[in-house]
Amino acid sequence: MTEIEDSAGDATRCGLVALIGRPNVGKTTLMNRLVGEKLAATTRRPHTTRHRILGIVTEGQDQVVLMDTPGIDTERTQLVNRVLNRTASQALADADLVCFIVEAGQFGPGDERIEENIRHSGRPALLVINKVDQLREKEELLPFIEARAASFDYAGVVPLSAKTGSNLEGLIAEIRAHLPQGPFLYDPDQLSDRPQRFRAEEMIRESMLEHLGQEVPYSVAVRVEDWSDEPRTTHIDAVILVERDSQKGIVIGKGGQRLKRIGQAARVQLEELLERKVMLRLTVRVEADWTRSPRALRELGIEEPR
Ligand SMILES: Nc1nc2c(ncn2[C@@H]2O[C@H](COP(=O)(O)OP(=O)(O)OP(=O)(O)O)[C@@H](O)[C@H]2O)c(=O)[nH]1
Ligand SMILES: [Mg+2]
Repeated sequence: MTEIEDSAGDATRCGLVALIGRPNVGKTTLMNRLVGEKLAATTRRPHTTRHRILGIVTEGQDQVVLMDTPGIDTERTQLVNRVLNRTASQALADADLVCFIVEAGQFGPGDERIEENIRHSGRPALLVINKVDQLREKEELLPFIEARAASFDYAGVVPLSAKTGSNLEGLIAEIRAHLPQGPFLYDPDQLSDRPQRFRAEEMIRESMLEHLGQEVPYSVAVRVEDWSDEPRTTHIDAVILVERDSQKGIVIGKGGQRLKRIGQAARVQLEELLERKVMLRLTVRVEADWTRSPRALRELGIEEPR
C-alpha cells in the first residue's frame, strides 16, 4: 500500500479551540466572524457572553470547533462571576488549542493572570492581538509582540481585527496548522451547538443591552417562552427578566418607548436570521435576585461546570 492510501482513513483533522480573554476584548465578535454568522451577542459592555458557545468552521478535511467563553474577570467575586470564570476555565481544560485574545497595545494585570492560567493548563496557545484597527501607530505593534513573546512560548502570534476582518485568514491558517488528526465532531454543515431559539434570545439580549444605559448587564436575561412557525410568519413570545421593579421601568421606558425600540431592532435581526417575517412579543418580568440564585442561573443555562 502506498503512503497516501495508508493515511486515507485518518486524513481529517479536528480540534477544540478555546477563545479565552478578558471581558470585552472581542472574543464573540471574532467567533461570529470566523463562522460567518451571528451566533451570539456582542456589545460594547463587558460580560456580554454568559455561556460556552460553540462555533464550527469546516473547510475541506479540517474542522475547527471554536469555544467562545465568558470574559475572565478575577476582580469580582459574585456567584455569577465565579460561575462565568469557571465556564472559561473548563473550556481551557477541554481545549486542544487556546486562542488567547488581547487588545492591541494593552496588556494589564488581568491579562497576566489569564496568561498564567494558560501556562498552568499546559495547552499550546496562539496569541491573538485583536483590534489592530484601533492602533494609531502601527509601529507600536512590533515591540508589543516582542514583549509578549518574551514572557510566554506562544505557538504563534496573530494580529488582526475581528471588526474589519483583517487577517482572519492568518488566524485560520495558524489554527489549522495546529489541529490534531481525528474524525469530525460535528456535521460539516453545522455552524453551532446552539438551537435557533438560543440565537433569538441572544439577539434580543443584544438589542436590549445596546438600548440601555449603564444598568448592570447581569440583571437582565431573555427567555423565549413560545415560538410558532405559521405559514408566512414566525411568532415569538419572549420575556425579559430583570431583578427589580426599578429596572423594569427602565427597560420599558416612558410610555413603553424603549421596549418598543428594543423589540424593533431585535425583530430586524431575527428576520435576517430566520429569513422570514417575524412577530415578536416582548414582556418584562421581575424575578428577584436571579443573579444570586444557583437555580435561576441553571434555568437560564448558566450552569456551574461539573
Ligand atoms: N475597533 C474594534 N472593535 C472591536 C473589534 N473586535 C470587537 N470589537 C468591539 O469590542 C466590543 C466587545 O466585543 P465582544 O465580541 O462582545 O467582546 P467579548 O470578548 O466577547 O466580551 P465578553 O463576552 O463580555 O467577554 C464590541 O463593541 C465590539 O464591536 C475590533 O477588531 N476592532
Ligand atoms: Mg463575548
